Amino acid sequence: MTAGRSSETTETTETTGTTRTTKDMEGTRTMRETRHVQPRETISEPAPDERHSVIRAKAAAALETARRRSLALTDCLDDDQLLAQHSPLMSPLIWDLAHIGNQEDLWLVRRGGGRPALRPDLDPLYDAFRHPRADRPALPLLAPDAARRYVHDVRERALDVLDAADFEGGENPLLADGFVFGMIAQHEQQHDETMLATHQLRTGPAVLDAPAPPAAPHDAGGLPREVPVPAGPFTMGTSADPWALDNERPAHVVDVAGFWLDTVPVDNAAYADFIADGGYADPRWWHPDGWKHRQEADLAAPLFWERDGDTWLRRRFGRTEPVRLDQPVVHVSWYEADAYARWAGRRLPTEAEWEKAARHDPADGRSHRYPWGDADPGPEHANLGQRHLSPAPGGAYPAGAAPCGARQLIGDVWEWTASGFDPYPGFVAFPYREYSEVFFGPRYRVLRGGAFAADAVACRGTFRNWDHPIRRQIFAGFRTARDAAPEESR
Ligand code: AVJ
Ligand code: FE
Repeated sequence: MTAGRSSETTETTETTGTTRTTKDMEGTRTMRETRHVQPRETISEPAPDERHSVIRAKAAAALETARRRSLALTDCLDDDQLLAQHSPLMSPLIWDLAHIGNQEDLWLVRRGGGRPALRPDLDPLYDAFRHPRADRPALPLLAPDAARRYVHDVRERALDVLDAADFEGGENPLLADGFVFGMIAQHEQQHDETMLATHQLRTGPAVLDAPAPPAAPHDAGGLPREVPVPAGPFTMGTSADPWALDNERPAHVVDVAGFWLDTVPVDNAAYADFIADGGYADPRWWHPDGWKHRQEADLAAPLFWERDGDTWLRRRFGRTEPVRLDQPVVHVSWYEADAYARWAGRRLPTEAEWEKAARHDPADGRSHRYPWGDADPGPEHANLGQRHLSPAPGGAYPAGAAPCGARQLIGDVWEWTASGFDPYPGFVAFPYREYSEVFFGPRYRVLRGGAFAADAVACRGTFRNWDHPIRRQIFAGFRTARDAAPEESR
């Protein structure tokens, strides 16, 4: 947050004294939601008189950052490439661009601003629920120039709505605290990440360029392999973060048993050891569904890896390069992450464990927005925003470390958790069921923390991503955990 008096918002939850027991995917661990303890999270807020101009500036900047990214990802390719389907898993890039504009028109201009639709005829074409990705290339899509004009014209109207908006939201809850502007900026950035995944799947000469991520700091070699997170309750989710999406709400207290967490995400060297040890050939390590999938899909290494004698090469945005052993592994499915963890004698962390490690500060007993506290993410904290086109080596970003000592919880790679995608107690769909609610259930697994491909506006300690456990075109890696022994967990 920018200037302004900092005030602490403490969430209150009704005292019910009830506890609910939840189990993770495999039912190996239980956690209690302790509803009689007040959630404690810290959010800084500007002084009331500055509030409106701070929200307006923040919204305008977030929309502008997203648009610069969307255009960079589409201006670098010719029309044929923009209309082509580079993988059956993905949309044509130009579909994403026009869909971004269409959602902005629908939610921000119409529902937020109360203005008429710019092109209501486009709604069915760019409705993600009407057309699966595989069918999108055959639709009568806007040509690239028309799509660019459309998103530009919608944006002009969106900025008019922003100028006039009353962020008290008395009339319209979408406008409260500028939520709909934050939601639409996050939506665009999520599609920018999806478009970057399409670029990674695309074959042909490289068109994207970015500076290399920072090297590992001097202390990286001396970091402990794992860090302890002591037993006890913490505040999970948020009721105070104005731009948090519906599935992150509300704040609630969860009691977590003591556990140990990898200090950094699993790196390519460790993952290559798993491969070399025959990990892909041994059903002992695999979830039964994962083993079946491993055989059917003939998995043998992360997506985009290929053998080169005794070593590994990988394709990255159109360039082939040696696999960097000190970087977090990326482009693995949940099944592969789960198998690796079992091979290593460990397990994936639950979603609650991950969030406790990332947000809970034992020094003040509160949950913060980020591992490093409540300050907005800067380039010293985390590898975000497609500033670099790869994860940074393990141990990077010491300024972004969590109170428990874990690094790179935010940025670099999304981290698979053991957990299915479930609503928090008291969940209310907002503003539409198709963002989160229709996906709840065990068929998806939750990912946390964001990747180099994700933008800061769509990434925080409470942010929840989800995907099918077989997916690996996303920028997903993982870290592992283990239960603390009874004498370790106080
Ligand atoms: C939250 C990343 C799973 O891409 O399917 C974009 C985000 N929702 N448009 C997705 C989203 C609607 C969503 N994920
Ligand atoms: Fe979308």
